Amino acid sequence: MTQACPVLRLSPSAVSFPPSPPSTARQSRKGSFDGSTEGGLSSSILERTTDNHPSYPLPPQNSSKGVLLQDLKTPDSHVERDSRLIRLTGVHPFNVEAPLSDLYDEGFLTSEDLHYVRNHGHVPKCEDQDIYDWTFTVEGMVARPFTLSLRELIDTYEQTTYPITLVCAGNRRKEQNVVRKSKGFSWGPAGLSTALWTGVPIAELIARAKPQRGARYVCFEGADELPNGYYGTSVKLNWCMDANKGILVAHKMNGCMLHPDHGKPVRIVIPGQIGGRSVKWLKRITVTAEPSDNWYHIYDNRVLPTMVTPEASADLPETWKDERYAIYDLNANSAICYPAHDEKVSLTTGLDKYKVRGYAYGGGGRRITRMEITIDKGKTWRLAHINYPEDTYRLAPEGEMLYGGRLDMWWRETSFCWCFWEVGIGIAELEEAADIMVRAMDEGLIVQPRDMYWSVLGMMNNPWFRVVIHKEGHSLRFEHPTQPALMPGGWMERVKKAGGNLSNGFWGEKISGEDDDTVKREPQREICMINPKVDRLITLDELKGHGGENEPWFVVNGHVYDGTPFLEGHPGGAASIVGAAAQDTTEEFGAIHSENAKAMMPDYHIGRLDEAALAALAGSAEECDPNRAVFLQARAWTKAVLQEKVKISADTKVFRFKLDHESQEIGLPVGQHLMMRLRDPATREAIIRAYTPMSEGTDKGVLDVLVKIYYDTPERKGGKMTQALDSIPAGHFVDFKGPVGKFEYLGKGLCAVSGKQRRVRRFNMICGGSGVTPIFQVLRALTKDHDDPTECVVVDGNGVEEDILCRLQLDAMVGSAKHRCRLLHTLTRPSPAWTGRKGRVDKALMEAEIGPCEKAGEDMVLICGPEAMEKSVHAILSGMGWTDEDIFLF
Ligand SMILES: Nc1nc2c(c(=O)[nH]1)N[C@H]1C(S)=C(S)[C@@H](COP(=O)(O)O)O[C@H]1N2
Ligand SMILES: [Mo]
Repeated sequence: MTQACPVLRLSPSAVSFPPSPPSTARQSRKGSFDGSTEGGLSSSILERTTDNHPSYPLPPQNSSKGVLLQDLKTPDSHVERDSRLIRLTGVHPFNVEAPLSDLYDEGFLTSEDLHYVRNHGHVPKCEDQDIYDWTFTVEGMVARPFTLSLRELIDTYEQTTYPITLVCAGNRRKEQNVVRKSKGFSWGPAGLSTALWTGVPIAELIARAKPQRGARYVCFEGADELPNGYYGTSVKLNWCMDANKGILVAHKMNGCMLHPDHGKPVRIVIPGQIGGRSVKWLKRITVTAEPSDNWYHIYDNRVLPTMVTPEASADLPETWKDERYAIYDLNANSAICYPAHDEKVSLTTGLDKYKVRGYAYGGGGRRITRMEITIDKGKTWRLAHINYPEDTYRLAPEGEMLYGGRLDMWWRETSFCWCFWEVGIGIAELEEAADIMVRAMDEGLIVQPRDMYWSVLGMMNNPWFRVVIHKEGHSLRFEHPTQPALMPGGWMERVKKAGGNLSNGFWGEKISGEDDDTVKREPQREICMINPKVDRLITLDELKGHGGENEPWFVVNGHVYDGTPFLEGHPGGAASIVGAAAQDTTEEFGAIHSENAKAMMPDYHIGRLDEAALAALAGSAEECDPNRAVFLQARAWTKAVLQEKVKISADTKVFRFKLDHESQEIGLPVGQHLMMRLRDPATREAIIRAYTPMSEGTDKGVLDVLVKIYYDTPERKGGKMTQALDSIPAGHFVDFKGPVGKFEYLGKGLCAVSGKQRRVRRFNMICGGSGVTPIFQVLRALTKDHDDPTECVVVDGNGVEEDILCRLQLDAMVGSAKHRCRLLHTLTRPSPAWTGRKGRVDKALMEAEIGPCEKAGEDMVLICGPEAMEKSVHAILSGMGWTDEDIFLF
């Protein structure tokens, strides 16, 4: 029966084994391919037997885990995790890999603690006592659909156990991202893990349901509801029915019930294919005639042709749907684990060889049949010894049970797991060499390519793995291609920064004997934001000293900029620069700014951060105290959970967010805005926009934001932000930051524009559509205070009557201050019943309602609406004598 994972588990099988084997060699049977290794290394492969049983590896122990502080405020606050895991997508969702050395050191099997995790969203909750009652269905094109509980799955079917290496299709993607940013986050080379999986072959369940003629695919769906629906994908029906493929409906990993991150209580596990097909938290198995139409099946886990750019990919639905580009089998791949990144080897120890070691895997059950290594850039190669721990399980005696499942391996010809290779290389040779590169070949004689095949999702990256050797005094220092996530380091970034073209077929190095000019330069795709003449190194302390309104400095891509000269000119107001002071704002900057804005950056560039400062910033995702009195923070993103969406017109909704606690104040001055940040669930790209909420800035506990959703239509693409926001289910959070904006209404006619105070006798406010929101804020402040003498007229232009947003509230506000406020609606497409004004906000209307500027500096016009409207209104006003001093465009 399934059991929870005890922290110090005793070996459940009769086989005794060292509990935490320090190296793979010790726990593995001799490999079947004995490559000609140098230095007699094959002698380190021991054959161990106990009680006449051939030994096979058992999993390393788990440590005791708890819920980590960072997870507390996320929807995953029920999940216990190991703090060694490297988070690749910020705090949430949880996408992690272990440090490469730790992963390798654990040996053939990876513990639950260090197993990589790829979660597209939150982890569905299933309490321990409920796991047996969890059900999933087998349905679709079958004669006998049925629903199965986990209890029935365990009680009525024979269980099997065997080792499987899961690999995310994004493994090694950071290398692609350094060459050119793909639409995916940066996995290092540890996006893979191996475990003993226990469950029922899926063929048995599908056979019971009796597929009908025409059925060709099997779709899987999980319980995790994501912005684009539940996670789901499909594989071929044929594969499911083929015992050789080994597809399991699994409920135990390494002998324990599934950890929440790995699909508790039940999931699909597909050996030899990318991890993305192994659906976790399984709810539905559907037999179909066509591949899955799930969003994640179409827009994830594909290798599109290399010329499809991130920009172009947004408009190519047919390309995405082309099943030929979907990934199923893994490709041959390998990495060097030792020497590790930054490892130093002394030249004076007297040792004459260094044992270069690493992992390799093939796909589709194909064995890695050779592993080659070069230290002269591929001119000559030597063979490494390969060690296949997986084969030891094939030798288990007939009937051997492991974790309640039959150890079902002896007859299999397939290779479902990673293998390990090693080769001794003379230290003197390494001293002479510039780099070490490795490549694997599989039994289909497919060999890893020298050159990268870049593609828009950055998947299946498998060029030769290259470690650079640096000679430093009396030692050698080794440098891997990259470090995972945003961690700096690796030769790829270094070479690129130095102007090398990583795609020149020579790892970005100058090709000897060739003229510089003959080397094809990488086309300049990114705007240069640095001043090449600036070479100042800036420390963390110096940066921290510029964290206030005085001389705010900020960091983009590791470079430091002084925002002081631009405080007044910045379109977002000084607050947006001050808010970023002393912080790394790389992501936000990229998300918000145009190419023009980027081109201005060299003028403000003053230096770059030193290594220590870079490292410090990389690790400091600022945490906010959830007990704080004010929700919005100018300098840090804070989270609020979406509570509900209330539809108020055909395309407009109020999104209600719950703040950290009931007495927490929003903290937004009248007339200012807040920033909302969402992430594209598949690409993890940040989308950031400014909104003015409906709530008053002094409201507590909840925050209402009115958003007009720009849906995609056949003619044009809709809004990225608004559609993404609309697709977020209740219970998910959104990031906020603020306030931002140049205008603030202080009350009783006093306002501040870019920090300069002025008194206003009358506000002329012109808005259209959802542009009403900042106007709404000012109007509310000015009508609510009965002692406020300020006059105002609001002109609200819309298409049809139903488009008028917040009409009742606007009427009520103006109604309470009739003697000094007026509200006019005008419609361009009125129904016959409309008795109000008709037509656009044009010259006639403005001359009648606003009139020429009588006393410059006394009255003000505030405008907020669609860009075309803002422009035309601005032009008309200029013609009427209004100067920009008295016009404010939100
Ligand atoms: N329901 C569900 N299943 C899922 C995913 C997910 O986000 N939701 N991620 C997939 C991807 S892309 C991978 S690589 C594997 C990762 O499995 P692991 O987290 O157990 O290592 O799960 C797959 N199954
Ligand atoms: Mo994945």
